[in-house]
Amino acid sequence: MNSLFEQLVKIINNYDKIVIMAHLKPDLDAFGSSLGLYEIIKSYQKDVAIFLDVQDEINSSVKEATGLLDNVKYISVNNYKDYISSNTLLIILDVHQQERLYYPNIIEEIKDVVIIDHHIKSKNYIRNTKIFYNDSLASSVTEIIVFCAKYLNCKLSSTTATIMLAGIETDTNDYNLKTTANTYLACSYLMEFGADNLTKQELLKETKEEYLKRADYIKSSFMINNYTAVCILNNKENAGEALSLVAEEMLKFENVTFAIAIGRLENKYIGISAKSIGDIDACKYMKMFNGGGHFNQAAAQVANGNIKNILDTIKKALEVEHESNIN
Ligand SMILES: [Mn+2]
Repeated sequence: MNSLFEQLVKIINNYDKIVIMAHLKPDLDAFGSSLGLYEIIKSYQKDVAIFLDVQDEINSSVKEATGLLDNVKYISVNNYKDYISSNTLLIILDVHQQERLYYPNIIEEIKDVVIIDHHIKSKNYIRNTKIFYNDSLASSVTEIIVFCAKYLNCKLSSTTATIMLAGIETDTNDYNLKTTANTYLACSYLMEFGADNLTKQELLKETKEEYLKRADYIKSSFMINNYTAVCILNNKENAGEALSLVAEEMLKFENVTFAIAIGRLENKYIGISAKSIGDIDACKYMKMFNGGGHFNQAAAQVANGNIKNILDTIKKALEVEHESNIN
């Protein structure tokens, strides 16, 4: 990781302007890591901007976080052309596919690209980058950026540290998933930088409506064997973001070590989120539907299918796995 940071500084120094961009529908990891890197680059007296339209419909936690800071330079689709020059570097965080970028067309405009991510590498990753760093074992990109700040002796502001702490908490589902010694170490550094736990908690709050909607879904969840909970988000609206949260929440129930949430997405696909805290490899199950992820959390999107068939396929595979464990 340290060689990444050294390489990064070398590259940054070659450019007049630097643009930081994360993924579509940025969450607190995307935004927290962007802010952290923004402060690091600032400390090298470089002209840097975060590509994010704060007026846009963004996640309420991220919106609240943007309100905590003045003096951050944001650019958006309306004005980025005035900002960039022929000597601009694009640093992409928390994503590595063009179609998932906050503004995918940027790739056509800025050719020099650095990527820092922590997702399982997808086949259609962005090619020809100056740096492609993807540590799928890191809990969050925020964790990587904290180590970067520490290594480069850059003291992050307490507000940025607070937002970054919220980012790590979001990506690890409250330190339940993908949490390692490095994750706690990064949090410890953020506390040293002055992260405030109360403000962080405020940022992570959700509305009563969001909470109740999820509870309503979960009410109809059911067990398909002794340890697998399933929830079908059977409504007409898009279930996208709720899927992962619902699956995570079901893992809190007694005996549940494998949780699956299925529902229709905006794009008419069927989305599946699988989470495991036991012996079941969530990734293996999502690969059956051409999805991917990690042992503990994985997801898939099915183009032409129906929810009942998907569930039957999973059920059968679980039975087969169970049989083979007995024999
Ligand atoms: Mn992330």
